[in-house]
Amino acid sequence: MRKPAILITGASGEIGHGLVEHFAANSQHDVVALDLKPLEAPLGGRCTANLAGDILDQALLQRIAAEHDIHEIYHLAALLSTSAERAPAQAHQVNVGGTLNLLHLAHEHSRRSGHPVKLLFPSSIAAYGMPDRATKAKAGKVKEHEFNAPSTMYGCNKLYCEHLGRYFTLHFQQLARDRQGSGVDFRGLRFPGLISAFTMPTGGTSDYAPEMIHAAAKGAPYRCFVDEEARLPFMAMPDAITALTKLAAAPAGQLRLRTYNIGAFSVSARELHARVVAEWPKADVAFARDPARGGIVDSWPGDVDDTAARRDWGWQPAFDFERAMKEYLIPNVRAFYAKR
Ligand code: AKB
Repeated sequence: MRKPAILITGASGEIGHGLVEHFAANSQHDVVALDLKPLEAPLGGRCTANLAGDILDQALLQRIAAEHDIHEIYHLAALLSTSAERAPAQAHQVNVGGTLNLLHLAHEHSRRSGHPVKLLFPSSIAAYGMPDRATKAKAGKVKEHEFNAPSTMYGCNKLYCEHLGRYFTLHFQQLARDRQGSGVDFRGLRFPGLISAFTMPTGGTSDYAPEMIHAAAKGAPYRCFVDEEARLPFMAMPDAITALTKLAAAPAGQLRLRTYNIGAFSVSARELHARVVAEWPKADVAFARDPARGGIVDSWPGDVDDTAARRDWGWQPAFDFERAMKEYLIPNVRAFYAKR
C-alpha cells in the first residue's frame, strides 16, 4: 500500500513555504512539492518529492499522479494580480489552464484510485469588483455573492476557477448516461492580502503592506504605491495556513459553499503606516499613488463577511491587526533581518 500523498503546486511561494513546514511537522502523508524552481534547502529536503516543473506540462502531471497516491491537492501556483495585468494571456494560461489541468488530474486520479481527491484552491478578494471608493466604503463587509464583477485578469481567472471547481464537484458530465461524478472535492478560500514575516510576495497588488513592514525593518526607504486612505483586508500567514488545513479537514456534509470568504483584519495604509512608525520611528515611507495599481486596490473590498466560514467549518482567525504586528510580524521580521 502506498502512503496517501499531498501535492502542493506553487510550493516555493509564500503560502507554499508555510504549508510544507506545517505538513512536515504535523502530517503522516507524503508531501510532493511542485514549482518552476524546486524548494530550497532545508525545506525541500522535508518533502517526499521536490519537483521542478510546470503545471501546464500534462505529461509531468500524469507522472506525478502515477507515482503518488494523491488524496489532497493544494493548488497554489498562479500569476498574481499585478503580474497578470502585465501579461493577461499568460495569466489566463497559467491561472485557468493550470487549474483545469489540476482538476483533471484530481478527477483521473480519483477514478483510478477509487477515493475522492480534495482540491484546495486559494481564491482571492480580487474576485470582487467594487465600482468606486464611495461604494466600497458604503458596502463594508462584502458577502461571497456580492460585487462579483472583477476588473482584473487575475480576479476574472480566480472567479472562473471557483466556478470550474463547483462544476467538477457538483455537475461534472451531467449528461452522461452512467453519470458517476468527478470524484473531485473542490474547496476554495477567498484570501485577503497575506503578510508573512519570512517571505516577500512577488507580483501582487496587496504587496504594499508586507513591503512597507519589511522595508522599515531593513532600514530601507519605501515608496508606497497607494495613498493613505487605501483600505484592504489582510491576514497574517499563520492564519492562512490554519484556514487551508481546517477547511481541508472539514466534513464534506457541513460545507454549504464551495468557496468561502475568510477575514482577519481590515486596515488602511494610514493605519498600517502609523503602526510601522510606532515600531520603527525612523521608517522612511513616502506615499505616491500609482493610479493603475491604486485603482486595483480600490476595486477590492475593504473588508469581507466571513460568517459562512465561521458557521460551516469553525473559521476563527488567531491574529487581529495588533496581535499580528506585536506577536508575529515585528519579532520575526526583526530577527530575520538581524541575521542578515
Ligand atoms: C494579489 O495582490 O494579487 C494577491 C491577492 C490579493 O490575491 N495578494
